[in-house]
Amino acid sequence: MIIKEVKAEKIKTSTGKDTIQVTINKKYTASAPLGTSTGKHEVKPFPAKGVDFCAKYINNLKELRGMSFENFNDLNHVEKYSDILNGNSVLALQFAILKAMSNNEVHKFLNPNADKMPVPLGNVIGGGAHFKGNASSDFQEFLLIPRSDKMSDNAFANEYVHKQIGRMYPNAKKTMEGAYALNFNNVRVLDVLKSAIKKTEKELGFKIDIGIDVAASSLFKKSKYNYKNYSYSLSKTALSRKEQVGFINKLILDYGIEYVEDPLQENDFNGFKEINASLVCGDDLVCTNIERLEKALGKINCIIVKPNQIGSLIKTKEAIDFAKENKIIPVISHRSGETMDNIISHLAVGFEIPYIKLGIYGRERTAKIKELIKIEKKI
Ligand code: 2PG
Ligand code: MG
Repeated sequence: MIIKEVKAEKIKTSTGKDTIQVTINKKYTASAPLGTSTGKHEVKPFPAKGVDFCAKYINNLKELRGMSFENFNDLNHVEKYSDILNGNSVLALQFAILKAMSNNEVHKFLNPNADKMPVPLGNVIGGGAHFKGNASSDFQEFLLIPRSDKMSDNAFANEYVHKQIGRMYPNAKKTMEGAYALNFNNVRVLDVLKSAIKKTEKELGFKIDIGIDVAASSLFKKSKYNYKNYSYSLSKTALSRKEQVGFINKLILDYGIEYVEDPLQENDFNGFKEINASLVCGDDLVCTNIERLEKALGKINCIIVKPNQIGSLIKTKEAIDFAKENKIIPVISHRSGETMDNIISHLAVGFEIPYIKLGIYGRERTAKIKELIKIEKKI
């Protein structure tokens, strides 16, 4: 594939922030998302000069025109621009090049034999930093992990529970990711979720597990985990590290929670080791960074993969491979500020990633789910 034309432009994410979109050879368009509860160890998405500067820079970059790309590792050729453009522009460029190399069949291009679909972790109730104002749960995300063998059934189950919650609380507002914000303590949310899941399991005939993204760094101030809606004992609002570990482990036991993401703040590697869930996942802890992942070995067994945390598709792939070699389960994930780009659905299948974390509601989320269902029909 030879680049003949590149067009970069500024677009808005679902959270109304500026990001970049790149189109190669008039036909292959890609963009990079933005987080809200971002980890301290993520690369910066844009330089101080902003998105307009990056778009102009790419549009004036003569050396790109005529460049040839044949395989995944050729994406290396554009990594040098990250010194000037930072993470998101390089990533949008790499996404667009990958789409162009594969004629929009990214999953097949990455792995012609890929035949497994990821399980969609569906964000159904949420709050924390993903909801403006105080009327929400403290935990950022309550996730559904549906256990049918079919991706389309799992997507249906997620939607089914989401609709049920919507009917139960018709006045509930939604978080940035389209989950319902309920002004309940975490224990009450889990009670609500449990009953909705029970009903759905009965009707659909397969199991649905529960996951949570505590996003604990956003609760962590002055060496304590601060809750507005702490549960079990309502008088308590600030937990020590030890109390936080105890609280999370009690929830895991009481509610059979299978998956726990960021239960402790982003530098407490050892704390993660004390969490008893089957899947203990590092998001802000690792930031898709292979050096941090190395430090986390033996402390977690699952990582979130977000390409724009590291600002390079090559490094993202390295982190996924390293995780797999070390029996750490990768979960590829959207960001709270999403675009209509659906490439992560292709990356999940092509890189054989067992889980994909997505919202259930909103056009930017359903674009990715629809793409997964389309891929499932083909393979
Ligand atoms: C997270 C993500 C996505 P953000 O914390 O896992 O759900 O949120 O994109 O705001 O970092
Ligand atoms: Mg997270």
